[in-house]
Amino acid sequence: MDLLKDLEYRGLINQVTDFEGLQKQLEEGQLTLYCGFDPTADSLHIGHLLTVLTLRRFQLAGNKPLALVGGATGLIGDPSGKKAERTLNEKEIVIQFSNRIKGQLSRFLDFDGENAAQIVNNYDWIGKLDVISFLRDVGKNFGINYMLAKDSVESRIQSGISFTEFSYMILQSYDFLKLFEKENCRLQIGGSDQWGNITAGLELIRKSTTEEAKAFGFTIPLVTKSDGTKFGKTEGGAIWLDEEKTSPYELYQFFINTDDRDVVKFLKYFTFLAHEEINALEEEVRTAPEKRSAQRKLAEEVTKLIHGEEALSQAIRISEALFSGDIAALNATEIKQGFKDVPSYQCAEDEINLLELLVASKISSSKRQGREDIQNGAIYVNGVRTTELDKVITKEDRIEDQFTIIRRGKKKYFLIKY
Ligand code: 545
Repeated sequence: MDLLKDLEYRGLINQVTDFEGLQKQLEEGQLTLYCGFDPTADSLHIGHLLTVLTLRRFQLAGNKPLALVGGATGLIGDPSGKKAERTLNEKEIVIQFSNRIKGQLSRFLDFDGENAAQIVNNYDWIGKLDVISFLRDVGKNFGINYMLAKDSVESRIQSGISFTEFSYMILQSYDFLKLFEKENCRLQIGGSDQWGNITAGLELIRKSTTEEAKAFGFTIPLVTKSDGTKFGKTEGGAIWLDEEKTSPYELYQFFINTDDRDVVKFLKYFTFLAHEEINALEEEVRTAPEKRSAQRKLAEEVTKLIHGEEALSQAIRISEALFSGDIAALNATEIKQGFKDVPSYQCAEDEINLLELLVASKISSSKRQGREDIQNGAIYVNGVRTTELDKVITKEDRIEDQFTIIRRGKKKYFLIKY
């Protein structure tokens, strides 16, 4: 299927500088395109994923993607979409972040074949740019009025913007020009906040090249949710692609909890499922929403895409165990993921009386309450109801010698660590 048609179906097109022109370019053969990522954090999050996946869609359609890591621009700070001046990170930190972001980007692109992806770092050319050349050769192409009219600058005139951030668009424009010249890169994509920077780059290309230079800009919409809250944020913070920061189980749960009103949109955005399959799931949301088939498919596809098959089956096992209460089947790694946010208690004893443990770990508020809880059958040890008042928790009750899980009532879990 035609790439732009697919992107349109998926709702991935926000703005394009010249839709027909781009369509023609794509029909003529392989196109080189790029998208930039500034190393402002040690990991990408789920919001950035959409742009990475769009690069991948272009690649799957036969085009050559360049993923640019902003080793230089990360030292400056893009004002786009930011209400206030950024604090600068140390150079060592930016290098560290660059390496991690590079690793993450690589997971989603294909580095083999005739349209092999490439990772580039703008420090390689911006780092070499001296101030005289910058002002004479690059800066001369930018009118101050033009720059002041850009959203990213205009919105900051009142609150203030440094010369550093003000100049950012020139650097991103210079990247586009460089990649256009060196790699014949003719398209830059980005989120809707990048429109100003991308079009500034097109201006620079137009002014700096003699041939009938034809380059394009393309933006992807901002991901919104029907309840008006910000996409990709939970009480625990952002949903990161780094499994140390957001476990595969958390990621899986995040997508399982998608609202019926958003699930089809997210299937289109974040999965590579065929249109027919998405349409069939859309029908299921309409006719049998209680089954949550669309949510399940979405969570499966995204978890697999980011963390692989193995991590996905773990996430499913954890979810099922927590749902049924049969947690004895889980291994220690799965417990660590599934019980990351439940209260925990470090137990120093080899053996401890259950009642004492309930009180010491504050699972029950008093000895009397603890006794009642046990007798009422409200206490489960590793998923098994325990009504014995003098039950002693021994090494036998440890999962892989590391954890005992106590449940009180229907849903309250506590993790005992040794
Ligand atoms: C730098 C040099 C270029 C071209 C682009 C850039 C980066 C661009 C920018 N992009 C954002 C970003 O976020 C941090 C990611 C890593 C922690 O600031 N000036 O770097 C986001 N981008 C992806 C999407 C975006 C954008 O990486 O474009 O819209 C978010 O969805 O905010 O030559």
